[in-house]
Amino acid sequence: MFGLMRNLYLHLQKKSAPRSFTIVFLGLDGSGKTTCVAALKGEPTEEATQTWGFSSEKVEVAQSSVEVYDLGGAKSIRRIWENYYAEVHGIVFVVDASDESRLPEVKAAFEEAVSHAYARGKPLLVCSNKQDLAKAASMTANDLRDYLDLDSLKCNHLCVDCSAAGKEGSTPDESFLEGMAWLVRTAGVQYASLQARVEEDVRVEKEKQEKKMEERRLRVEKLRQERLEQAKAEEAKESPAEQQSPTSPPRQEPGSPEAVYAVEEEPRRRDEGESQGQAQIPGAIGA
Ligand SMILES: Nc1nc2c(ncn2[C@@H]2O[C@H](COP(=O)(O)OP(=O)(O)O)[C@@H](O)[C@H]2O)c(=O)[nH]1
Ligand SMILES: [Mg+2]
Repeated sequence: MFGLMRNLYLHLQKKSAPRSFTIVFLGLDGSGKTTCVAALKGEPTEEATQTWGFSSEKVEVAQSSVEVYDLGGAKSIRRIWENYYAEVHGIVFVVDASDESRLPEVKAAFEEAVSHAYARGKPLLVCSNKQDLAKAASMTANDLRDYLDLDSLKCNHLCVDCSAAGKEGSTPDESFLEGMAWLVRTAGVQYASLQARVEEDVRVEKEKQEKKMEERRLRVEKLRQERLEQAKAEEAKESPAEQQSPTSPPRQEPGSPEAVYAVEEEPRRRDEGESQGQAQIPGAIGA
């Protein structure tokens, strides 16, 4: 009975907790991701500068608080995308529909992204962007849906024609904003399962990262020890005076009265040696 009440309490508490969404913007460099984010923030869209790496913004979409990740799309940094999939409730993939020459690259990047274990099945908005340009006429949302074979994906998806920069370079396209509202509402409907997945995937990733860090720490420590021993060996080679002669007394067994004496005496001898420059080490040649 107590268990039932507790579950009900936790369920109600979860339901009343404010929901917040995380959405990632993907797409090749120059496709219009940063312009889309500026449009969401209600900022002038003609000022987008190239994104290196990652930036995040808090925006309001469909009366919900949304954190958007705007990732760099240049080929050399595209591999960072996968570091963010675990955390997100939805994905926006932006395509420069006016640049036919890069469509094969778009398709490869898209397929790699949506097939990733942490991204697969999450709600997806595809933007056929730059529709204000004449060259985009041959790649409308319908064409793009076919080209990327969206209907084969097992996720809720929507493909929209849009012009994030707006015709005048300032008014954001309504269809993009409507697409975003659809994405957040769709993620909202599946929120409980998406959030559970996010929490689990983030936990697994965190564990993996911690394990990697620990392994790296151990590797560095081992390397440090090896270098230290190497340096000691080289130092010993360079100052033969401190080496033991073949006539050195036999090695004392740990715990023997001689060994205990040696351990107790050692610091004093070192102090004396350092301060007076004349340490007398039994058995050392030329000491
Ligand atoms: N004509 C037109 N240009 C756009 C549109 N969206 C973005 N751009 C321009 O495309 C360039 C790259 O945009 P940006 O947002 O930086 O792309 P990102 O690299 O994907 O973030 C910029 O010069 C934008 O002004 C659009 O809808 N129409
Ligand atoms: Mg950018």
